[in-house]
Amino acid sequence: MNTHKTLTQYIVEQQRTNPQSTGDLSGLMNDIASACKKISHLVNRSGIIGIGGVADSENVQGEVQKELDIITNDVMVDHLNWTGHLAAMASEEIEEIIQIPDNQPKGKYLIAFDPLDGSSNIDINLSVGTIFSILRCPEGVTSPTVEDFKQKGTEQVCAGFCVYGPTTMMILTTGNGVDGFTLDQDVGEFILTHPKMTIPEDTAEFAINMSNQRFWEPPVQRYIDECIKGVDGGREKNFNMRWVASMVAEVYRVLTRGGVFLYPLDTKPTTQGGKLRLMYEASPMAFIVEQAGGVCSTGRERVLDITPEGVHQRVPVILGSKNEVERIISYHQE
Ligand code: AHM
Ligand code: MG
Repeated sequence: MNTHKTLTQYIVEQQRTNPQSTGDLSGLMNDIASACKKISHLVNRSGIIGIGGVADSENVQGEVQKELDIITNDVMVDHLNWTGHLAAMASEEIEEIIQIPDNQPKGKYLIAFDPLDGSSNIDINLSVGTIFSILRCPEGVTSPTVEDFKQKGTEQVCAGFCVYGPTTMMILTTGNGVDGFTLDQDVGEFILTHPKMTIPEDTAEFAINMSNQRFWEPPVQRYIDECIKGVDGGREKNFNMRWVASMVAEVYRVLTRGGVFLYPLDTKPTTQGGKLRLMYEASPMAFIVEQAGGVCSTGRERVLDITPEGVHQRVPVILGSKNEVERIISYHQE
């Protein structure tokens, strides 16, 4: 019989490797895991309990919210705002920084999260997920503001995402490699099933929303054109394409079998400057991808080196297998 390690055991073992640890980060990671289990359950039952529809509202970026966007945001807040590990939160669904209630203890960490990434896929029963990034709250700050969140991705203490697909999986890094856990729905525990995930350096698979082609810049036009032409266009191999429209599913695929994922800079009015949000999409995914041996860039700079201008800032994202992402970066430099 397989006796796998649980996430709880993994977190405690990691904590023991650092004698200075107070257990706060461990506690916070457990809180996030609890929230993700609840979200997994809700996503799974959304059709039955009637929460799979469109809400009568828009989020800060003017995008139509799904009922589950709002519900999962509340699940995250309700699981994280009382345990004493956080000083404040930022969410894709809420414009302002979410403060910890006055009657609850405050902790030393900040979190930025997208409670339900890929939510346009809910009603068609494709994978969606939760993405999070944990930062330290600056010393002495008791009521964090946007300024306190504006830290480079290199400052992240932990990043992860949960993907609610055929199985629910949690992918985590604390800067010491990337590990993947599968939710055992019967027992309610995440089990370490994918230790030390690594991204192959080479790939013959790309992911991009081709409907935006006319809005891309020349370097991306050139790269995708070459992939499509394959051996008939000068490349040494032919390429395959995927587009799930759920970043969590795309990054999970890249972590599993390699690949390159692009949401590049484009001139489309709604996504000018890139579509994906730096602090709770690009930056945590960049931390994970780099820890797994991949590369994550805007095409012009390393995503982890960007100093945020705001909590909801958008950036172009090109991530995945090292040799392909470096090729795309080189096209931007020419
Ligand atoms: P969301 O956070 O509102 O779900 O938007 C982010 C998602 C990503 O998961 C995905 O890569 C992208 O948007 C898909 O965009 P498009 O619909 O333009 O293909
Ligand atoms: Mg998202």
